[in-house]
Amino acid sequence: PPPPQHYNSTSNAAVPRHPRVLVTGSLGQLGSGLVKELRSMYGNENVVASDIRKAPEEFMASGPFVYADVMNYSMLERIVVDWRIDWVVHYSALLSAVAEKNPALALSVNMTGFQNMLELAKIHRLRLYSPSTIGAFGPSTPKNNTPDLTIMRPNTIYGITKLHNELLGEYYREKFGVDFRSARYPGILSADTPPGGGTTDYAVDIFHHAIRTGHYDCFLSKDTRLPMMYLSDCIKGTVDHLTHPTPLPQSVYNIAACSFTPAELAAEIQKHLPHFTISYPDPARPDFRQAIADSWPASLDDSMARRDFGWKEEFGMEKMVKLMLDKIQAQVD
Ligand code: AKB
Repeated sequence: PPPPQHYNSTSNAAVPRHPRVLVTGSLGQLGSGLVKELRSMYGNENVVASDIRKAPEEFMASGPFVYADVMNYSMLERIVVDWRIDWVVHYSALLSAVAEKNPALALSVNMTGFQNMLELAKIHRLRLYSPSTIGAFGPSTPKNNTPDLTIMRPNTIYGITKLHNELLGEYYREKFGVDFRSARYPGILSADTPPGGGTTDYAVDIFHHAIRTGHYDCFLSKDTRLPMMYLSDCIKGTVDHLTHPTPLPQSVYNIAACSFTPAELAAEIQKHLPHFTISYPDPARPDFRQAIADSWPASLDDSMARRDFGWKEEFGMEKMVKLMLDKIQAQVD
């Protein structure tokens, strides 16, 4: 559809208007919640959702939705120009497990897609928010309370692409003044939108199995501790970071809410569902995602995000488990 007619194309500084935001990968685990939140803040017509798949009806009804292949520079530029985009939230990416199965595609989507967006941010003076991940750290990174600035030698294709993006974004900020912002997301838990092929996906799958079958066959070992967060906290943190008046002292921040192991998560679920059982892989034949998880931090130091843009989670593990169980139970009833 063409851009709405009422949009003020001769925008003058005396008439404040909302930023117009493009969200790529908006049909993923995080995108639909973020689009909804931004539309409630800036108006439906000011948030252009995009993806490479058809959107569900209810998604379309709430505002503009366009096809955007992030590997196609001129297609992206056309969207930015036609819709007079000011800010981009770049969510298109292959997550760790899927990327490890298809490294060539991960390089294209995660790196070429990001490079295209960064170049457009430079040329069209866009604010670019593109999340990074705990996966940008590696096996030689200090494991506990990992700070923003530390050893970063990721050994997964996902981590390599995301660290490349962090560094390139910082370079464009220094060299060209691009307003590049990024946060290293932990595993995200959500009841309504499924995760898309990551190593932390077990922490969502476990709830669906607990409610539907009473048993979960976990693909990670019982003591694999990883940082996690509930979706609404992630969306709030992202919006606060995205909308914070510039400049922030850093381009890239750690954010996290809590850390737990599969055994601790299962024990918390058992408080609500005493008959729930969980099994783990034979240590002699680990799932391929175990090595990915083992290369990541167990907990993050996110004090800089708390200091600089007021990051604060609402959900710890206990509150998150209760909400996940309630929401998924309601889907089944
Ligand atoms: C994944 O597991 O790949 C993601 C992430 C932590 O970036 N959820």
